Amino acid sequence: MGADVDGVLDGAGLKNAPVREYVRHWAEVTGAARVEVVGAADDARLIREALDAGEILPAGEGRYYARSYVKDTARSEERTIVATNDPADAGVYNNWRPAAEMRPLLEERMRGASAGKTMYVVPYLMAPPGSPLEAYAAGVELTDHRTVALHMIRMARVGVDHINALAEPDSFVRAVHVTGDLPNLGQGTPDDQRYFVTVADERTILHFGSSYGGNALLGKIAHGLRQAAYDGWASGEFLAEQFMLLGITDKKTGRKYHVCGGFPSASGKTNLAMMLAPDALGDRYHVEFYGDDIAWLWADPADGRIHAINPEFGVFGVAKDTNETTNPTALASVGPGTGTLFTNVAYHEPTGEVWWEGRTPHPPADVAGWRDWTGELISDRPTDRRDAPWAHPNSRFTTTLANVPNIAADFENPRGVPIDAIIFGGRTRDREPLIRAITDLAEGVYDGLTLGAEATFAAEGVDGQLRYDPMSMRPFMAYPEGAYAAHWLKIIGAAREKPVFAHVNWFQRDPDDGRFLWPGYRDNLRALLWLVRLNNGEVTGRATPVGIIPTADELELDGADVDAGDLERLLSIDVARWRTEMANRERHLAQFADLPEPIWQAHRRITAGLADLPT
Ligand code: OXD
Ligand code: MN
Repeated sequence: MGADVDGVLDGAGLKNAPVREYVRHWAEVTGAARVEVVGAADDARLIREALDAGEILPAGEGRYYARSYVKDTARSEERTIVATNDPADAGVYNNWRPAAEMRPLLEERMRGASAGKTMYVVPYLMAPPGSPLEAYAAGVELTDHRTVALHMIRMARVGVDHINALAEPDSFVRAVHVTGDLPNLGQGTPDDQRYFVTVADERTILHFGSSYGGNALLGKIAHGLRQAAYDGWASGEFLAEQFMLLGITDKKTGRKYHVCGGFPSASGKTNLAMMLAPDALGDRYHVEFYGDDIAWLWADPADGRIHAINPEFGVFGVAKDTNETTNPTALASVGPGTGTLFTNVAYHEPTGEVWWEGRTPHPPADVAGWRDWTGELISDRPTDRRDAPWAHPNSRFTTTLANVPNIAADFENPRGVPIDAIIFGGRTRDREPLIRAITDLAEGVYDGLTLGAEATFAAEGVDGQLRYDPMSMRPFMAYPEGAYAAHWLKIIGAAREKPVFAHVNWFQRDPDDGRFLWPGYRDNLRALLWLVRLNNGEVTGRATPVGIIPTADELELDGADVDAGDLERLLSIDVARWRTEMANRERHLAQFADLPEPIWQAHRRITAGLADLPT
């Protein structure tokens, strides 16, 4: 590289010696023409530069729009690998490979691949400063893509102070992102050149061949989930999960409850996280947002409870179907002046307006000036593409947490918040009731391990069979599933006052006409309120082998539009379907080596309980 790296690092006040060494090494390998250190204060300048370079376009006051390369619009699970130096770290889902094989391979891919480009040095922290987990939260992303740096400023706390102040200067995650020559990487072909590797026991992330957020914002999924899950296990200290986190305040009693939980994709996790109380209950309850995608959980010795933080600083949300009904909070958080970056939505060139499927029931009637996510003018589309979506189904908005109108006042509290309930929710048309509470730890962990959602298309799965997604962590699993289950039992088991578990399902349908039985969205709060009441001993529900289910009169239904017949179905279990499901679960769990005996006991106990019930 031509420029003087040390001079640049000195100028930016970057003092951490191992970080400086790391930057020098990768500047050399990637052949970047320039190095630049980025902090949050650089945002306005970087935005101007990106606008001037045409990398982003204006999308109304203080909002911006970018398109990614057409074959680079989503995470690639097949190309994502967890590598370590110990073959015993191989699990069913982590795509394990030896570190000694992957490191040189990635160095080779990255060699000279940033020639002519700037390498942005992005020091970041994935935790509120002062958190007991701060030692696992610092990282330095090196990226050759300016828009990635802009996203990182929204999604993480970014600046040199986070790494200059490290108690152990070497304790940062090395996170290298090289975009590569996107049109020539053979995405999705047998000659795919992309590699997204977390060398977990070396705390090094090497991602080559994408600028899409899920592959390129390394603080988020690669560090915040895969690396952190591995660190949490290796240290024995914490869990890192793909969980949303929210708070519910009962204004009458002044008590506040915190709920976190995992949902496979397309099961409404962001909408739930950003939910408001239904109008009829708004005088009494206030719902606050903490996070929509990641939570780190640990047992706090001071109060004996499980605490959680959202390690992120922003939201990288799916735009599709976000509207005034499904998620008004999200719309407000991407409004004028928020600095939001939109990616791969549709764009109206004359005004900078954006649109996505589900934003309004129909696309704008006057198509003049509208371009789809690929940049094609809608008016120029040939007949065979006339009905194609305007926005990519995985189009996104990126905004900071502080822009979310109901962000919790204490979202930056380094101690996190005490967790009252951990919920899992799939998307199941029958069998799963609205909510079933689980008070036994092993049964709760078992429920998370058997989480899944119905295959979306008939071709993807056998009718009614789930695509299992343990704890919604299938794409992010960093170490073997048996050890993962044991680690869950250990961390939650260490709490003196344990959270209650629950399984929720907003997606039951009428077997005759297929309509949804439950109104969903804001009304989902009603199920969570029942859960906290159960935990407080204010209601008792009805015991079943799969958990405690509310009785119809225990649910607060004031102002809800649910008829009595639907409610009965929502609060019942289909024993025959459950028995079939237990056989599927047995096959699913049998894949995992060394699954702790308490998990198998939970499985057998529930199976036996179902066998005893009349159908
Ligand atoms: C995901 C995301 O891909 O949160 O799960 O972006
Ligand atoms: Mn996610």
